Amino acid sequence: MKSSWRTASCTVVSCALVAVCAQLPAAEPGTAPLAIQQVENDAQSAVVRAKVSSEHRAGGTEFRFESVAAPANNDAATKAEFALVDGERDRNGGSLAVLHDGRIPTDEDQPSANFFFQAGTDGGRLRLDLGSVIAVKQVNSYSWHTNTRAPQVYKLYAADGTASGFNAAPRKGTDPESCGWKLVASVDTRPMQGDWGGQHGATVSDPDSDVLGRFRYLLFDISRTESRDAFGNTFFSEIDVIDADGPAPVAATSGEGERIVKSFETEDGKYRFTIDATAAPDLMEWADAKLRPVVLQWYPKIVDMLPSDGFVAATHVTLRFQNDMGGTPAYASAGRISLNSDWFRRELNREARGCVVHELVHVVQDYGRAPRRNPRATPMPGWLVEGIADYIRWFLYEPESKGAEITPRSIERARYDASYRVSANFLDWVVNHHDPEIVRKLNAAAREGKYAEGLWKDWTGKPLQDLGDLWKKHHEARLAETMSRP
Ligand SMILES: [Ca+2]
Ligand SMILES: [Zn+2]
Repeated sequence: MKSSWRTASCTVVSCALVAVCAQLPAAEPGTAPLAIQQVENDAQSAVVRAKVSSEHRAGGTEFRFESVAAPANNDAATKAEFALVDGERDRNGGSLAVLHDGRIPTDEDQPSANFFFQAGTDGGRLRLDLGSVIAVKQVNSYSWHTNTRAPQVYKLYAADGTASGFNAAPRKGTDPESCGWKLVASVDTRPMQGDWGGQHGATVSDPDSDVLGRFRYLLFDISRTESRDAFGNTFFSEIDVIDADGPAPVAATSGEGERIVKSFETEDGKYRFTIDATAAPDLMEWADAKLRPVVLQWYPKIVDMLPSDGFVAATHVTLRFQNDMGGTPAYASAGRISLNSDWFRRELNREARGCVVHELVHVVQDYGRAPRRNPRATPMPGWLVEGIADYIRWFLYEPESKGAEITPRSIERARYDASYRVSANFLDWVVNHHDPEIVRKLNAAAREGKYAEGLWKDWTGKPLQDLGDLWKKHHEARLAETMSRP
């Protein structure tokens, strides 16, 4: 049986004169946080009075505390931009997105649901950009682990971004107070005695006012909790910023919880799509308004462009935002497309839609079926798989963006099989100069496992390498002509 749920430490812990905070002793197990004092910044600026309340529950499951509000899924951090200013993310954990996805881990050791710095390093700095100055009521942070990675040790700085010489990304070694930030609080939830493991929550607020301050930026200067081994970096589960003028908090969901999905279908009812924004609720609005029309129009188009005998494309496609994709923007497998939430947030008005069109092509290509049906299937070279997806994206979906042009800078390394947009450009050239049906034919051959290099010669009269050489010469001549124009 599990030992009963207990509160290991539940007190208002720290809040000190700035000078004292800045000299908090290097984190060592057992050191106690300081007593309550007021935080006063330099006499010129407004006084920031902050109180830090923190709690620790060894057997907690849903971050339910007495003095710290439960994590929310609609607070101001949900839509804030999180950036790593210094330090290295541990890739065994989730990306920064897990800190504000309104979801909390279901288990005490669930790396993918937490953000933590690289093992062996001493923390780092995170910045939140709230998008505009808001009246911040509270800043809440939550963490969960079995032992020394559970407590939180960080300094919280805030800024409205208007100070002259404001540095939005001060790295370690730069005192944020020297470049437009104010130290708001020092948080240290390490229990004075007993086990460190369990759920920790901390709240920074003003003891006398509903507003902690009017801020646009928050900087978390995070330290490891101990340095006796490599595993002193906290498993941060969620960071909430409560807007004094914001909506009433809605509790974050635990684990799978309720899924945030929207389904829609083409007018003829032939194709159905589901967008799953459970991992990134803030992206649903964009997906519904901006992505949905593109998907509805382009998926059927792509299916029509890439027919082959007896082939039926997936009739239900799921597009799902994920927070565990590292640096990969998106990938497709069968009828599922995975979208990297962090990448999409950055690219909403740039590459996001085009990237989905590219992935929709992969769903329609479905070349993985060939080896299952044809024991002697030949593989389609990767550069062509990606080249076709990028050809449809850059030359048919968004030709006006001219994203796959060969430029004086890219011509040097331009090879027909360089994949992605370079190969897309090659395909476009073959379409225009040799065989307007080449993409459809290549696709049909690949889908049946019958791709062979000899097909190029059968269809265009020229071997692939010759086509590649001619294509490159075409661009060299074109660029030479543009350069020589007055
Ligand atoms: Ca939240
Ligand atoms: Zn691709």
